[in-house]
Amino acid sequence: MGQPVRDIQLREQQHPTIRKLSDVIERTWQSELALSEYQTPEDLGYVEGSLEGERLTIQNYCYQTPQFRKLHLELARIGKNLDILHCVMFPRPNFRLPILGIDIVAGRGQISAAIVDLSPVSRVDGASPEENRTLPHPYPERISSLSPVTFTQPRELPAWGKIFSDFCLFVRPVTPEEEAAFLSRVTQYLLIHCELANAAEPVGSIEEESAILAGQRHYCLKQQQNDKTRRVLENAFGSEWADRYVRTMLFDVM
Ligand code: BLA
Repeated sequence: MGQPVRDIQLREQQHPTIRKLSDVIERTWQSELALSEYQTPEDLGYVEGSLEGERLTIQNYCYQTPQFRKLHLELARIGKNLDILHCVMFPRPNFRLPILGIDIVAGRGQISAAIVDLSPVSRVDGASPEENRTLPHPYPERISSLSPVTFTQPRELPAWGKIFSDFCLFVRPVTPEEEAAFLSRVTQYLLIHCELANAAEPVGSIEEESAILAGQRHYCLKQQQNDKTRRVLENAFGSEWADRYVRTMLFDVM
């Protein structure tokens, strides 16, 4: 899985926590999962645009596995000041698995938003996606048993953020220690998720698969409402392109 030289340069220029986390994600996927190629839409693997005169560079890495229809890691850089890491692991709809999502936004060397969650997509009894969803056993037990962490600047979720679980961590890390603590938490979530995904049995009924699909669709539609992501993309590439990118690359609905 060779990578073009230009994106190695992008990675090297990014905020150190983003660089470290992207290494952790790649390494964990390589060592814990059976990766195969994923066909990224031709023109969306590496993208360059210009945002208010500043260059916006986006590099996408995608894979699939027996349990995941799409593993997506995206690194983006706007000018010299804004670095973004975006990562989502979309399970196949015949597995009762949550969606792992990560987003880090760093401006001028300071991280303003760092979020990680294992988000539940449906209830086992097939209740509608609008109703409260809960993480399947043994996710809550495994996450609860991790050593507790505290951050001095927790952040409040926006209205569309009801999709996230009780275990969602959304903070502004303000010291190198807090950045390291966030990194360590994400690593723990990733490892738990890979382990439980590898042990998962496919669901037995079309009804349950439909409920999971509806839950994933609900998650994606809510994520598509994040105006902050959309605005950055619109400024650089125009609203039509931004809309297509959000709906086909970031949060595509099957
Ligand atoms: C916030 N996302 C943001 C912000 C920006 C982006 C600029 C505002 C930063 C801040 O409030 O400090 C931008 N994020 C991007 C862009 C991409 C991106 C351009 O991924 C990709 C090209 N977002 C996700 C995922 C989650 C997520 C997977 O992509 C969660 C699992 C969450 N991002 C998320 C949340 C906010 C955010 C909750 C805060 C939104 C708000 O406060 O309104």
